[in-house]
Amino acid sequence: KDLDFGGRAITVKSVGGADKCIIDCENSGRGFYFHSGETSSATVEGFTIKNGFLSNQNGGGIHCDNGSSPTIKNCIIKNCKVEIVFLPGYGGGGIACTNSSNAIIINCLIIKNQSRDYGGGIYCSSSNPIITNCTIANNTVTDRYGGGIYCTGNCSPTANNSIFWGNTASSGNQIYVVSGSSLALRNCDYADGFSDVVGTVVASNCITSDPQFVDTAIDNFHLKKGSQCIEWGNNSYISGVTTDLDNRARISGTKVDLGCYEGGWLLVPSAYGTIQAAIDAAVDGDVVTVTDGSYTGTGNKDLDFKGKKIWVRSASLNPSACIIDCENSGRGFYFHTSETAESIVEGFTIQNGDVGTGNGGGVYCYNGSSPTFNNCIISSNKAGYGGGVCCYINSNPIFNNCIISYNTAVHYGGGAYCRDSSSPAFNNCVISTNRVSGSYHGGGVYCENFSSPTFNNCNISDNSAYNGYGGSVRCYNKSSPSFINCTISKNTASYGGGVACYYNSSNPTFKNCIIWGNTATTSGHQIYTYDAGCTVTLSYCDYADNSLDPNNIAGYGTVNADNCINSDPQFVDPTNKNYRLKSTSPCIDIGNNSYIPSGITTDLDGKPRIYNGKVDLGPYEYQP
Ligand SMILES: [Ca+2]
Ligand SMILES: [Ca+2]
Repeated sequence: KDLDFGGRAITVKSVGGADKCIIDCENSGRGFYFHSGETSSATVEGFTIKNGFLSNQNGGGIHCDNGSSPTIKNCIIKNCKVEIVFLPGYGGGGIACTNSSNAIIINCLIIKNQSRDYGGGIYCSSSNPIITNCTIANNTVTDRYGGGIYCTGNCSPTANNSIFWGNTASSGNQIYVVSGSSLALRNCDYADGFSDVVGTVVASNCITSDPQFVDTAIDNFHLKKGSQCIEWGNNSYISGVTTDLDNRARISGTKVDLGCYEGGWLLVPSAYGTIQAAIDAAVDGDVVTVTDGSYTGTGNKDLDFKGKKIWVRSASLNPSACIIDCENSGRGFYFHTSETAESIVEGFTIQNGDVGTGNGGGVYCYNGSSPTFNNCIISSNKAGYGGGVCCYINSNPIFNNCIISYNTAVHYGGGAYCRDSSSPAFNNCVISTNRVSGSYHGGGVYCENFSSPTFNNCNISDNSAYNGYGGSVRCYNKSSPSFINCTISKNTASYGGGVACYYNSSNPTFKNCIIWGNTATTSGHQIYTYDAGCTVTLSYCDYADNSLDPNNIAGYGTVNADNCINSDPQFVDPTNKNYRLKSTSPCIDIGNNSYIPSGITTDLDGKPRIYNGKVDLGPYEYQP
């Protein structure tokens, strides 16, 4: 807190955005104090600043003073306060701009801040900030003026594409402009009642209707579907701004929406009875948000995005709290309309799907459909091919932080089946305890016909192809998956308890991986290569080799290893599926940092991917 740029033209930015990176001032001090003439090149981006508190000063969350004009972007400023013990004259519960400080404030949510005298949300004194796509709501001035914004000192600030709503004061609930100053409102939504606006406001293309926030009690200031704020903005005010406060596309539809969030929220079940009904009513950029609970029956399974670029999410984003239960008939999601990564499913459990001998018991991506799944549990589903997930014909979905477990395939791919140039990405996923029945293949994952998925920071363990090939993974016909920082352990098969490669140049690569403790009842406990065309490459790995058991590596292909070790990785408790490393593990600090893909910053536990300077092998970084 009390962070001071000291005049530097630098960007201070969070990795994960304002929802995940919080500066809590604990009711003493503020987030940022700019007072050294900073320019717009000094940028604060992606923080929540809360519980700021100051007495007899301006700016409870941020203060820009003395000709300091930073850029404040994609921030949440809430529950900050300035208190006056003696004389009046201070303001800006959220942000204060004083003495020629012309801050640029973009995509910010400024809510529930408080000042005794002036400007519950924003205080402008002899300063002309430009406020664009901000939501300034439910701020309070207890004694005096300007609950949303207060302008004084012959200033003329501008607000574009912004919302002033639900603020309170003794006069000028939303806006109070002192004589000599003026506030320009361009494409804004503001309450314009007698007690809402005082002073000179120059409004153009503005509306004055309830923005329909989703739920202000829990600080959810997204817009409900139907809000007039949607598609009301002017795109020219946000040139160069590509994302909103949720880090989603800033412009969906044809125009930017007002406030800090893009898209209308469709609430299930309060406004739409089923998840599919909400999807059907949504347009690109919208958000279907599903109240936590268990959903069954028609309209809550076999869900079809129909090509829409929408975000279907649980209210809590906690997959254990929001369950799509297919009740052993049908599947969770069927993507077949060329969806892209902008079609997103987040925070659900998808369970008890059953499609008989068909494809994809939990999720089926077909014919060039490549959506994104974040933080989902795909569990206890059944199919012929791909008990949990099937990706078929040029379908490359992305799975981030997902658990794919306890799924069953009658034929191929207990956890996932990737066929015909389908190469999904699995980042920070657990693919565990899946199986294929009978004499079939790929207990965890089956890759067939030019399908080369990527696995980063994944635990692929305890899967079974009991009488077939590839307990964790089988690669067939020019399928060459990439594994980085994965653990493959305690899988079982007849051939290739861990990995089986079969037919025609299937060449998987393993970097920073652990392949240990897998079992084959016939041949190749860890790795089995069926023919001479297959090459397995291991770099910076720990794997059980034939010096430990002559049946660990078997078959007719080639296994190349560089910079590998062959020692017990010392998992914490593999019996109970805990594959984290003991403090004495030889896998600690021996990985190659350069293999970590860009964008991967955390391990499978959500902790920093690199600790102590060097990455460990496997998905879990040892951190005492
Ligand atoms: Ca829009
Ligand atoms: Ca390390």
